[in-house]
Amino acid sequence: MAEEAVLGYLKNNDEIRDSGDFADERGIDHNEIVNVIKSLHGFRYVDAQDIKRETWVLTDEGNTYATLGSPEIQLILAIPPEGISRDELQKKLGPSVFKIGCSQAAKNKWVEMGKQLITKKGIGADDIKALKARKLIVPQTWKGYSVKKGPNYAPKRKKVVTDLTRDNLQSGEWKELEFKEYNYSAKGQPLEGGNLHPLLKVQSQIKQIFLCMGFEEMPTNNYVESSFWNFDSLFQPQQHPARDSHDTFFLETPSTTKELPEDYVQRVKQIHEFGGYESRGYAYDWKREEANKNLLRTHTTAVSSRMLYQLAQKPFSPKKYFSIDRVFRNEAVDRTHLAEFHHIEGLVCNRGLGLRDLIGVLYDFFSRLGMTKLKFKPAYNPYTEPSMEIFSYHEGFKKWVEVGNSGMFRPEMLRPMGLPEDVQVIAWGLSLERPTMIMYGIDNIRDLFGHKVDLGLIKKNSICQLGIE
Ligand code: FB9
Repeated sequence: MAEEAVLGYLKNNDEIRDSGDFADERGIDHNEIVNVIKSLHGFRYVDAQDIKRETWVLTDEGNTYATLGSPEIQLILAIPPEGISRDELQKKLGPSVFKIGCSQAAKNKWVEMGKQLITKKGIGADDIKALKARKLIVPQTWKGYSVKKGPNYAPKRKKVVTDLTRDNLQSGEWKELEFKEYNYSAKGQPLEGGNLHPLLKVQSQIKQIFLCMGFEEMPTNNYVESSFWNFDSLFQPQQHPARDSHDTFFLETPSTTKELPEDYVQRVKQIHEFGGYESRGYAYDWKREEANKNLLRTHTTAVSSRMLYQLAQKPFSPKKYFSIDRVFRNEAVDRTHLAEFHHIEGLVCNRGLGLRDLIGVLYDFFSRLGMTKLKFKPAYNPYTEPSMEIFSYHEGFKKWVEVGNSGMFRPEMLRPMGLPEDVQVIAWGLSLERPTMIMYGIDNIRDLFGHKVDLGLIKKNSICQLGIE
């Protein structure tokens, strides 16, 4: 109806001067007329120009007074010609209307406030300023349109179609049709495909870095590990605090490992109890049942140990291995720590390697992550000597950030495996969550990993490109 009214009117008239008047004259809601004008303007049927008018509208309080009269008016009307006492007038009007009415009527000089008697005078012109100051009226901008025929004007809107079809071509109907203009800025349909988790994206890029450096991936598909491979084979003594259940998840079922290479186990027992290879050992009673305990691996170094043992069972050839997978620690969880997270580990096994080679491979690896300014701090690990913490200068944070740990596996670890005397292993490790959180600007690990992750983050996160591969 509104559309027919607008198009019909313009058939015989040049212009609708004021959409507000046009709507009122026809008893049509102005908003309906405005919506039709906007749509017809979009299709160039009409050419609409904005009109703006400043008007005043009553506030709620203003509306109350419009119904009952303002307090001053109520007061005036309540004063008889002979006047009235204050008390009677207050009783008649109530305290609030009496108070406001007196103050306004006196300000407008409508009444003479005798000691006892109040009489009325003539009322002056209405004062918009006073009403606005009392917040009884507020300004309002009325928006409407003046409307003329547009280049595509037709007395009746043509049917808008999106496709030229065999049917409307054959029938010739296409000549009467309005084709919707292409909207080149329209976004494509969102693809409801799968989305890679930021951790997996960073894991994949770091894997590429290792592969480009000639490293082979270690098989990490066993979260359950024996204490033997996770600790004993690394020369970590059985009384070490990290082996306590406060730091490690031990399994109830199956609580013990089924099979270990017995000859190797004896050599490990020997090195813990009595030393060897110029080491004094730890001089304690090493217990097999302790080594048999199953646990959730606390680091991927357990896998490195298995791989190096296997390497030692055949004629030596140099190797470069890496692993990126989940590890588990029975530690207090907080904003940046969970009980499970990911370790990244790299190792190089060759004859005659030294600290210089470790530092060299660390520069190569971290520079591919975009970290070129490194420094190293002496540290301690039970299974490496010397050991170094790795720091990188973060340009964004303007400070040095600890980015990992490293060292040379001890002879007490390598020799019982059977690796030749001149073979050394340099290794390093870091976490996957830390770089991912920094690169994606996530400060709470629960937003990244775990059952509270916002799936929107998985879908919406930006593409994150590491440094040079
Ligand atoms: O990842 C760590 N920090 C880090 C790494 C990258 C990074 O990138 C940003 C874009 C710039 C930012 C920060 N760290 C190691 C250092 C600290 O965060 C540390 O407080 C937490 N560490 C974890 C401890 O896990 C229980 C990170 C994890 C870690 C520490 C040591 C190793 C592995 C992971 C190791 C090892 C190792 C040593 C010698 C031989 C073999 C393995």
